[in-house]
Amino acid sequence: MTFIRNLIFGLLCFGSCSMAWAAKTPIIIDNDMAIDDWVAMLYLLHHPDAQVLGVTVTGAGEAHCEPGAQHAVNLVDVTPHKGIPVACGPEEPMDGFHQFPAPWREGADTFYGVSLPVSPRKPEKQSAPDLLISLLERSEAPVRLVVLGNATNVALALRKAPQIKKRIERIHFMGGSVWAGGNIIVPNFTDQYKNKSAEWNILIDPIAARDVLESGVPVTLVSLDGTNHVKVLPADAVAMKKAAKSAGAKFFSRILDKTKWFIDSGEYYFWDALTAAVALHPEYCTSQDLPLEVVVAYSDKTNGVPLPAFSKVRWDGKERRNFDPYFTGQTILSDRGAMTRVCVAADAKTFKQDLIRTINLF
Ligand SMILES: [Ca+2]
Repeated sequence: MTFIRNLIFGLLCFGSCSMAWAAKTPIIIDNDMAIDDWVAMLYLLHHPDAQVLGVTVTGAGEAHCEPGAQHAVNLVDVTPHKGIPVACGPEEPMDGFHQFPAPWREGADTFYGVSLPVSPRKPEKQSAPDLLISLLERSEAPVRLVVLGNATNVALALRKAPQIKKRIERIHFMGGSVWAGGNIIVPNFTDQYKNKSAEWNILIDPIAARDVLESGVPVTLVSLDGTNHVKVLPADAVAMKKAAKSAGAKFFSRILDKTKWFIDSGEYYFWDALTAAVALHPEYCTSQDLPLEVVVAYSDKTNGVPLPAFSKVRWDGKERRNFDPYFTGQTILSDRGAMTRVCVAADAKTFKQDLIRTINLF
């Protein structure tokens, strides 16, 4: 089938366009629809080398399912990939009671008050793990999976249909920290948290993250060690706004206006956008192959805040349990760890130039 299609396409195009078509890389985006996911999505949805097959949204990350998945549809439909399927997944992590602070979730749920044209299209009725499975099984070429939130959808898909592993060329996962320290203790939001080395995506669902790292699928972990090199600077916002021509880039310019406080705080990095770019340009990162283990421990102790009203029974019918607040979610070097390619430094200048250029391509 692939041979016949390539032959027909080659005859029609006499070389040049068939080369361009053949060069496209199948990609699925799994994300949690927060500010950095939006620009990361725009990068892949506008990139001339990417064939994005679909978008899955986790309901356990920053956005809730209902607004998050519709926003994903709206965003997709202002890009060259208009019409690709979008689905949302479970609104609770596989175990534990971790979730993002409520004000952050509200910002993600509302696009910070910035509007996009509302697409007449709706998200798929099927759950995100099922969409992941069907997209992977239908793809003729191995897929690069770009995971920009807690990896709950991916882990559930891998457990339900382990045969899809051979359909995944590599998982590019934004998460973790080896030497950079964590990012979950944020003044005025999570001062009382006790874990100084965990990163948010892995903290939210450490079971899912551990599943991904131990899946046997090649993994590139774009950790805080790498993303600390790509802080969003006021000058980056000025350059992005000045260059904005596409509908998506203009949308993100308005987001940058609404979130100036975030840039000014010095706490905003291109975490997800770098991960998206590295899926197509691994040369943007300096990487090391390291044996990494995701720490998972249980305890009766908490961070001192009320636990969310998650279901008492977790995804597999067993009792939901509380994670230890000091260590769970850390990514540590370990003899028992899974060999993982870790982005430990990044070429910020080249990446940022490419990001601004690409989100404006058609
Ligand atoms: Ca994200």
